[in-house]
Amino acid sequence: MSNFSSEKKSVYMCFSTEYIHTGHIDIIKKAANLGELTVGVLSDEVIASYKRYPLIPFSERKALFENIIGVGRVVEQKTLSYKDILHELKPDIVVHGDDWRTGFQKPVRDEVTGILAEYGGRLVEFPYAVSERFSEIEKGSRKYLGTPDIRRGRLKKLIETKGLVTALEAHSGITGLIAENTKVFKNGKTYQFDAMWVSSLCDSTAKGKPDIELVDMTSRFRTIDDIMEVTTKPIIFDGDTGGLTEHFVYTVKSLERMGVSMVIIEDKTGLKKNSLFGTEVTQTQDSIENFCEKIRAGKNAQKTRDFMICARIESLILERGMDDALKRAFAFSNAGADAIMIHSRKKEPHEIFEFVDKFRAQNSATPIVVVPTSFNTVTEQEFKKRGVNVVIYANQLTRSGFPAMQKTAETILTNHRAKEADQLCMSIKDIINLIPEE
Ligand code: SPV
Ligand code: MG
Repeated sequence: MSNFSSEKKSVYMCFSTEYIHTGHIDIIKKAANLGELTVGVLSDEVIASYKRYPLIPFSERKALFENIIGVGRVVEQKTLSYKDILHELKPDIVVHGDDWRTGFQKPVRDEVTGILAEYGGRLVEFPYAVSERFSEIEKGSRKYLGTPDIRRGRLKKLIETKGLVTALEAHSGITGLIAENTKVFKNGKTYQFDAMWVSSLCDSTAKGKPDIELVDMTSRFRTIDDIMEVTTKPIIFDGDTGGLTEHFVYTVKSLERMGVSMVIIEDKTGLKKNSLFGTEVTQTQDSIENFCEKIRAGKNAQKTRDFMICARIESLILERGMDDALKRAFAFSNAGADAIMIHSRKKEPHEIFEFVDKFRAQNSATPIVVVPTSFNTVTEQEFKKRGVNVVIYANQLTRSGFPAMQKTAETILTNHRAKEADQLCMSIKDIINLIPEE
């Protein structure tokens, strides 16, 4: 139980910041005046999911606070919710800026006041320090996150820290912005996508072309550039078959230089067709030897340690069996593949689960990537529990955007005017606001 009559009260405050400005110093001083101050520092994983990937890791952010006068001790807060830490520390007072009274932090605040009421703790709020200078610093950090060297390595780090990362398809600047900025606040938690997938299917479809490696690399790079210009999240590039090994090495160098984090190449040769056709069209699988050679050549071509080459196995799609899929997975990871993608077009996830179980029995380290377009009932949590590390939502923006546009076009044609279509449309003001000002 808290004891208000004791000499020195215990005070708790939590921070997500990576830099200390005068606003922070000011509130720390005020909190320290109330009693013995414990500062909670949010874990990297929490910051990545609710704000953006932290440029300064937890250990350094912790050290920052440990060296500030007035801070008694620093602890890690592993969730955006204060529930666990409040139950553990039972501080007499929680201090926070008054900015969390509205907006997405409100449920977090409501939970805090509820818990404090249970044991007789108190919430003290000070006016939130708003300054143009402070928001300029944050803007600068975001820009920095989008630079090639900083962006490239983040996928690997996210896989390490979060265990499972999610990627949403993007094929243009605007779809990149949706993948970058869409957030959902639910029960005091924040959810957002970790990365973007530049799909060959959606990139080709946006250009009105079939998904047969017809859209050339220069044009695919142009799409990446459009997305990169307006976003900061890591990019996973659908490299199709990777083409000839002699060409693939140049693709690797270009992608790496641009700041792409991972290229996924599939073990097929000749005229590639989209995998979701399965055996309805003729598709040729590459030999294990050739594909291993392509992976090795790609790994030799890259210059940094953080660029990843993922080998995608088409055995289940082509109905060549589980043994063939596993044999390839082990061979490809031995050849240097940084990750394995297993694909299936079955509605039921059994063969994916069987593959993951059998692969994980012998290899616990190599990340596994899945694209659950067909087996879409499986939740991210379930995938994570089974040992999957990357879930790619490969085509949903294209598949939902296209029918909406088609309906609008039909509505205008039917009515010979645009009035009836207006209710299907975002307002001009909203569409303008969608694009952030520089
Ligand atoms: C893509 O998105 O282009 C892919 C994934 O390669 S799939 O369409 O499922 O084959
Ligand atoms: Mg593709």
